[in-house]
Amino acid sequence: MPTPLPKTKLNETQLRQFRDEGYVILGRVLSDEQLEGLRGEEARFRANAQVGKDQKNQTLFFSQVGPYSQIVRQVGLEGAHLDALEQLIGPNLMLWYTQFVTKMPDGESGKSEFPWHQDNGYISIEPANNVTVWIALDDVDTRNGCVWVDPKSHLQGLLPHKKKSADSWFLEIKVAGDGVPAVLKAGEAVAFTGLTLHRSKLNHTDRPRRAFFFEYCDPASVAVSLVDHSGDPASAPRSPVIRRAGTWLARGQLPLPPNNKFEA
Ligand SMILES: O=C(O)CCC(=O)C(=O)O
Repeated sequence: MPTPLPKTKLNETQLRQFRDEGYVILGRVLSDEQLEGLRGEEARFRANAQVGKDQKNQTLFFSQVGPYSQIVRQVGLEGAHLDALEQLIGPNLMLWYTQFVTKMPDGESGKSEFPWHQDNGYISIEPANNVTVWIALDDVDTRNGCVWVDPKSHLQGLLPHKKKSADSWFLEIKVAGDGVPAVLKAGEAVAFTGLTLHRSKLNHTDRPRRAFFFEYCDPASVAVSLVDHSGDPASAPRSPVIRRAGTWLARGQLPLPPNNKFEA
């Protein structure tokens, strides 16, 4: 009989670290069964993406996979990390984004790096109450491309994210220092704010580095799509986060619309 995981409730020190530094290590959030389940799903999505594509040296992204995966929904809506998120965001929790990130062995190409960025630099959540829960599906460290966070960077607010060239998604953000590597065992997670600068370096090993992340926010938030726009939140398209495809209410309830004008 599988043992249920204890819920991850954050203590005062962890809450202070999240508030002051913009990130906190949550520890183990997946049961063995959930870890195997998510690894199986990563393999299924990777096989499906393989057709005619060279995946060598690449970082592979499988995004907004909730509708396609029962285990993603189960972990995202009932996982051990939800109590911690309630402490960080509040009683109403919207799961609004999901993504596998598989960093293939880099060899010498240097292509598998993901440079410094804020998650809100792509789709900005307003107000910026959103939290990313980045879960290692393999043991991760500095050799295979763990995620690094820049402590206190969230205090700078939303920074401009600029594409290096028209055909490159690489972004240029100047960061002083190296940041802190989130060294995690498979099934463990780090949580950070949508404004926390983070990155991952190359995978120097000969095995893929698999990870999965969820993003949550308060359901009353608005999503502003900065991708393929000038990056100026004032002119970018915006919509209530509850109207986006692939979003679920994980806990609590939605705020009532004015005059009970419920939309179909
Ligand atoms: O998993 C990684 O290597 C980083 C991915 C990431 O930060 C992102 O997709 O926003």
